[in-house]
Amino acid sequence: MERKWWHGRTAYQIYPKSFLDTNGDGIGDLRGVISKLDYLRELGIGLIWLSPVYASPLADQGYDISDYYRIDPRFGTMDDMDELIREAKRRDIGVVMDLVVNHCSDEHEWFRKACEDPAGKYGQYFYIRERKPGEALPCNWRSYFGGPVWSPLPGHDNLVYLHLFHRKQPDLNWENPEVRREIYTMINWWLDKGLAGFRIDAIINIKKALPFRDYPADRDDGMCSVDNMLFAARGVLDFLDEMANETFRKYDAFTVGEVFNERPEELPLFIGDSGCFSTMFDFAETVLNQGPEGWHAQAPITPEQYKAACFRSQAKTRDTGFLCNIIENHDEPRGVSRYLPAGTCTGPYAMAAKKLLGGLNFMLRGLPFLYQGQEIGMENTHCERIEEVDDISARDQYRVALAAGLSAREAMESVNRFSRDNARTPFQWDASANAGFTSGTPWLPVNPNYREINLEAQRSDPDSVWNFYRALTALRENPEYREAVVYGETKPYLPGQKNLMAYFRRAPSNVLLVIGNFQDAPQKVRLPHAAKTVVLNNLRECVIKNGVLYARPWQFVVLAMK
Ligand code: TEU
Ligand code: CA
Repeated sequence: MERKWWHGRTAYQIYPKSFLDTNGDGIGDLRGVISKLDYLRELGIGLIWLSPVYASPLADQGYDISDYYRIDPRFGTMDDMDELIREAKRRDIGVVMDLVVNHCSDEHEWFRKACEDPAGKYGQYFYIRERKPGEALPCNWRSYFGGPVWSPLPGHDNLVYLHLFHRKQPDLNWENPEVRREIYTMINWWLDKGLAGFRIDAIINIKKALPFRDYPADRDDGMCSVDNMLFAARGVLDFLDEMANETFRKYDAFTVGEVFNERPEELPLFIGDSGCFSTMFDFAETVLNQGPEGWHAQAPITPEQYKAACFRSQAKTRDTGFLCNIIENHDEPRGVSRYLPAGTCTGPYAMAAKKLLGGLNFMLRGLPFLYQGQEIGMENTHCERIEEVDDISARDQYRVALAAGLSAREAMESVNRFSRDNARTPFQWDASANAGFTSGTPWLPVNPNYREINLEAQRSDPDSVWNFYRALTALRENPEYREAVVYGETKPYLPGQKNLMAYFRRAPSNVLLVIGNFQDAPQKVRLPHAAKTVVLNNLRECVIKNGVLYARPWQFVVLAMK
């Protein structure tokens, strides 16, 4: 495998709207990000991905772009963006923007012109079909945010347009070479500014299985998941390879794809040495226990399931490339509230367990990608009523749960478990009003636990979650262990031992053994042979006697082996 400039870094996702507000309007902004670059460097971050800051009506929090060449005034100005790129580079931090090109906003000029003249040039930028009143829609797919993927084209009773996501997010017609050219021009315009690269949104969806047709319904609403279409579609890699040639490859840009459903044989084409992306996220853990019924039917994830999913991903990428390892992002619940058994975060082992989860994930082969707040162990938030929820996906899932016969209370329970708001509450900087996020009213309420969980409190505490993450990022840069931490082969150790997640990271120079006791009870772990040193430990002590590690509840250690 070819070595790349970004392999040894630690990446960090910023959700700008919730990071830091500097002008008191309750919305995080680019000046907030600029002011925290030193903080990110201190944390050991070498790459940041910004969720969208382009001009947008924010129907889906910026994933609905109305102008790809402008910064939304709520986030700042283009000068702020240029300054951010420049200042980050000075600190050896690459800036990655979100590339949202499966769809744009219905307020984008292209869509407005398509509505004015559906038969003209811009009508071809979207998927517009005829539908006479009373006729069936062109197909029965259910949009990701609920309801049919077809909505009436404004101003035209006999026409409908396709939107796999919200109706304010019309899908762009990638079959049209003119659309592709517009997108490539835009990408290069940004790369010319000195951007390190892109995180590429919902990219698998750009290839539609045509002609449109129905698939078997999977809920009482008579519709089916878009997954059916994704499974049937062929040829997405032709588009992606063309895009890479026209843009990324010319700049040696870093790209990370949001790829959910690749076929096994496609992996090298996505992230191999000559793949169309540098890397993609590992969603194997994220999608555990998901089904067509929706959130309300999703069972909690067990440590055994978590471990097995991680090991499958490690095995499949062994000779191919790097995945990005995550425990959460802006679309998912907080990792500590999801992968740790219920009650752990409020129990006596919360600190140790949070570090264990972070450590087990961070030490896997691949690019560790932290999400803002993860480094201080931020947790899910709680809403009493659906009116308090902002996330459009959660609001839809609430309706789905009610339609399936759940009570309002039960429906709220599933919303609280999975709402995307969980990860979107403001960053908890300190114990002052609004967690130091804003001097105004935050756009989304701060998690009330900010008085206990905040960065300022953790800085001064050597045993904090934050200082543990700092030790993890430092280990990745430690000349002695770097080779094993970054490139070492992953080999599961005692994979059959329940609630133990352990693996070797083997490099020619040295071998590390990562061990996590994924439970509330102690556990004995027989070591393969003697350890040289304890490189990292989430507790004060590490008891090894006669070749056995007496792991305390939730103990996590990294051992350098002889
Ligand atoms: O998410 C896209 C995406 O594919 C998932 O939300 C997916 O719909 C779901 O998990 C199916 O398993 C991206 C962004 O991350 C998200 O915030 C946006 O809302 C979405 O695209 C639309 O742009
Ligand atoms: Ca602001």
